[in-house]
Amino acid sequence: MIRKYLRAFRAYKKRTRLYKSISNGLEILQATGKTPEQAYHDMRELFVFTAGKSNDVISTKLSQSKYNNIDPLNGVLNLKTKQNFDKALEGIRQDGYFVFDTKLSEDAVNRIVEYAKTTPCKYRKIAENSTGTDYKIDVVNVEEIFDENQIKSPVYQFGMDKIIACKEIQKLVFDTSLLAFAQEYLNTKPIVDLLAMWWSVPYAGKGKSEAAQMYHFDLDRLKFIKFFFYLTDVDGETGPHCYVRGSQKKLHPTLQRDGRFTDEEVEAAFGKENLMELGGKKGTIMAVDTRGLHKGKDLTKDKRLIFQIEFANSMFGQTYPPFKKLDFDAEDEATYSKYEFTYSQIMSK
Ligand SMILES: O=C(O)CCC(=O)C(=O)O
Ligand SMILES: [Fe+2]
Repeated sequence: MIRKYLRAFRAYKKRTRLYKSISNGLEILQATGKTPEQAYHDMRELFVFTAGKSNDVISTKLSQSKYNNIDPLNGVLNLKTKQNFDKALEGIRQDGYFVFDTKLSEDAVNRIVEYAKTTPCKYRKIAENSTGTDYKIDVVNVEEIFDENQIKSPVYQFGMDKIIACKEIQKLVFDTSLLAFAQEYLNTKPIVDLLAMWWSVPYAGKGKSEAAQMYHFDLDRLKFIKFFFYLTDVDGETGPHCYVRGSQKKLHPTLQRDGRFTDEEVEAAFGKENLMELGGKKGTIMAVDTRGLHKGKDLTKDKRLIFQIEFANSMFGQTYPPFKKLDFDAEDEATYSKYEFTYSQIMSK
């Protein structure tokens, strides 16, 4: 009996300490624009300790007013009706992901692929003795054009400066259907905090952990949503995004830790029927809450190019290098100014 109370008391003290650290961290973020490293780690620790609940509690407190002038039906998501919008929203709320009916146009896909083929990217050098499960990231800082005949790594990623410089991608960054959807999901004005694009190629199962090809949850922010755009055809062999249906709701008791998880332990916890392999033709668009368990399946042939844009409810968390503002088209400049808060990470020149 006493032991039980002691345990509860210790847990209470731990929760209080971590909540306090995060709350201080939020104040420091507000004053300096940067989250203290410790507060970020405490956010992760508390997330695991509370099976995810802490992030929901803090996020509810952080919610601010929403934009009320966005047309959610006009834009790349091509939702057309309010019913479709609500269905998609309900989909991601329930399952943690939603694959939209529409696709990015073939022209747009081709232009981005062409850009990716001619723009230097960085690769992640995987230690020779990598077992696939250890987690040593070593991003080689040399930028080079991706050459599929000379593979050096399972993934080749583009820097944010390179990504935002692509005209076709700028249209996606400033697409207001994405903004409207993210705002509803996050229940607050969202911030575009991350752009990512990378090639994935077969690498004999090596470096899976480094390449996000083992199950994990993302936790760079308190609450976030990622839109994925497949830019190549993706099937079971060419690296589908894999998502554990419903796993965004709370951490499974057998997986209550931070790090990478094996397929076996994830299957034992959630059942095979909930392990979704999200293949799709090029142009496929999906919204994913990657606080749920997910991975990229390692490829056995060909290559995959994916573009991703993340909206977060706060900049609390990991510090990324800011991206530089370029000159955008008049329409994009207008969106940039109209929703300044959302694009605040896209810095002035
Ligand atoms: O490659 C994938 O599909 C997974 C990527 C991933 O882990 C992420 O974007 O957070
Ligand atoms: Fe991830």
